[in-house]
Amino acid sequence: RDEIIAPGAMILRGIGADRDLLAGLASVEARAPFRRMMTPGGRQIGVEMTNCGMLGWVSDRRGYRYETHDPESGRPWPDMPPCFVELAHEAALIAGFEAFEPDACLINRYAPGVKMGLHQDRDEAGFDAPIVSVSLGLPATFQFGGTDRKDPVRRHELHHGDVAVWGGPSRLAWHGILTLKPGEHPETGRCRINLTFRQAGQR
Ligand code: MD5
Ligand code: FE
Repeated sequence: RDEIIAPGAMILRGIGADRDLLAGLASVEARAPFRRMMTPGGRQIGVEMTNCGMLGWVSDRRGYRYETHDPESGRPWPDMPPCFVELAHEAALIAGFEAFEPDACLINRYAPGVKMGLHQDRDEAGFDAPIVSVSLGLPATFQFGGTDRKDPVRRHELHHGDVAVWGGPSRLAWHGILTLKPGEHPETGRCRINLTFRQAGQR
């Protein structure tokens, strides 16, 4: 049931289930709680976010960027739990990307009614490495287009434990998450969690 959705982009079904990722998340959350960030335009982002690893993605009135420290606490972002790093490596390898060494893990939490509009991930220092994304909890519909804003978009369902890897010609593809539907998942409750691993800093 694994799918190649575009050149360089794959969905690996279920490989992130049953791995203690939620225990890892609990330890991250204890040091760096989920929060809603502000866009440079002054609106609150609907998705709640936190980070672990050397670098964390932040947004505020000054823009989007990666920071070594959590602006809420002034402390470094928590380390990536070992089970996070293992899964990111494994998924990248299966998709054909060797030596994936993520320095950033953005953690997104979606409540019902929350979406993430179509965008490209381009705040990283380089685009050679792939991105690995793990879906946990409630299912969501993911939209995936091309590298041009106007390219047609296809939809894919992402379920608990699904891992997407996209790099190479798909690294700058437009993508987003449709409004989350209400529901309850035995592992996460009434939300969807997404772990997004990136090589964000200078190599
Ligand atoms: C998420 N996060 O689920 C989304 C989607 C982000 C972000 O986009 O920048 O934090 S990860 C999206 C994804 C899933 C499967 C395949 C691809 C992207 N892709 O091939 O582009 O919170
Ligand atoms: Fe993205």
